[in-house]
Amino acid sequence: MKTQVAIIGAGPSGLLLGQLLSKQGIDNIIVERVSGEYVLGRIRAGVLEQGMVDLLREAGVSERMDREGEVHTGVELAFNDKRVRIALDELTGGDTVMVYGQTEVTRDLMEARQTSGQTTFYEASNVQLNDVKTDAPYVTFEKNGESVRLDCEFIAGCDGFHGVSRKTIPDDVKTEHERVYPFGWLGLLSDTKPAHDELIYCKTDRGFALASMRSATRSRYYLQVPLTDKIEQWSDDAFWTELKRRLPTDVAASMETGPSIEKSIAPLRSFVCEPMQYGNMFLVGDAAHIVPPTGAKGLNLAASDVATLYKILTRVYQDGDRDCINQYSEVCLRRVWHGERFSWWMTNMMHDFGNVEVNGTDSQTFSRFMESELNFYTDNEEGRRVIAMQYVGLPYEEIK
Ligand code: RFL
Ligand code: PHB
Repeated sequence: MKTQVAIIGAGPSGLLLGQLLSKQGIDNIIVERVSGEYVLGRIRAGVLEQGMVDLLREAGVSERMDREGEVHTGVELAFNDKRVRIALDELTGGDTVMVYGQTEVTRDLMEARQTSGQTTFYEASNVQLNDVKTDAPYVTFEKNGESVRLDCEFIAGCDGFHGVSRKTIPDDVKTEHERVYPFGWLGLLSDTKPAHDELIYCKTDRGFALASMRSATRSRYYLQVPLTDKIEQWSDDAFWTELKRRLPTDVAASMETGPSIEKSIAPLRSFVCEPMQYGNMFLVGDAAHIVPPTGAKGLNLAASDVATLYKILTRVYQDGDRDCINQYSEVCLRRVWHGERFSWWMTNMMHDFGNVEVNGTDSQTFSRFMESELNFYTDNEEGRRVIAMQYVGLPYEEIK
């Protein structure tokens, strides 16, 4: 079997890249380890930057998002009995974010792919990338007990943090930067009216909490929990009780509760693999970098990688310009590091690090530094603007 671009992984990165390439007449095949149903069952991101919204429109998959997604012009930070609204649009000259779940983005992309008729292999096992350094790379995998060989010109590794693509870059070529945080996020999804009409990020003595949403009738909440906590320990009642303790009093008092639809614990990590390309193989999204979710940047960074790779491959196939290929990693990493820094900073400011030493600083001193940081940035308009500019997302870089 033959294609121009083999895409490993049918998460949002792989599907969006496939859709954009198909629109330019570039043939692609996606190989995914699990089923489509399983991919849709993973509840993740909820906040889309303008850049990603525009890219989804360009890909022709924005119809439902434009109808059902909610444009948010602000987010709140709550701490020390204070609530500070970051007026995203006013502070940035009109930029906003879109609240529309990753599950829905993925569903829209899956439907568009079905319509376009491009091939996707779900439930492919033993996926391997071969000869990625040559002009004739190929992917091998097993499907329904049969071995398949997929010859291609380029491979896009869109297979997430635990995928195989990153492993094809030899250890002496790549550097992996990592920070693992001493806590996780326990998330709960429920068909209840959101506690507030905007997102509230709450720093409290009991730990961090986030009130988010998917629609006017569906809420998404998170609690900072110790990494040792198991999901079985958290009944819905226990979750709601703890959430009410961490949300601002008036919000907690009027909050609607109900049975959970999904509940899961995610560890928090900052991770970057450099470089993001090796020969004719490109890493895209979570395969190359992970951010803690506090800045709502993971999916958005994946989208900006997709935008860069799509522009490069379009130029390769339409203009025959192969020189632009080498820019991929450099262009992506500049934006990735900004997203990493912002997510790390927000995580440090908003979470309780307990008694763990942080960055060589004892926990109490670190906590004072972060309190001061939070007050400093929220007390004046310039500080709030710095937060707003990064929350709505930095502009995409053009390729040369
Ligand atoms: P994904 O979504 O992990 O998809 C990778 C796909 O590759 C498949 N795969 C393989 N396929 C073939 N062969 C193999 N060997 C394979 N190994 C794996 C997997 O099955 C999967 O289908 O990566 P992708 O596409 O790069 O997308 C990245 C996003 O999913 C991620 O960055 C975001 O969800 C992060 N994130 C958030 N991002 C935001 O921009 N805004 C948010 O508000 C936000 N909130 C979040 C988040 C992530 C969270 N969790 C659970 C980590 C909230 C949470 C709780
Ligand atoms: C979400 O709604 O899932 C969400 C929103 C904002 C974040 C992280 C997750 O920072």
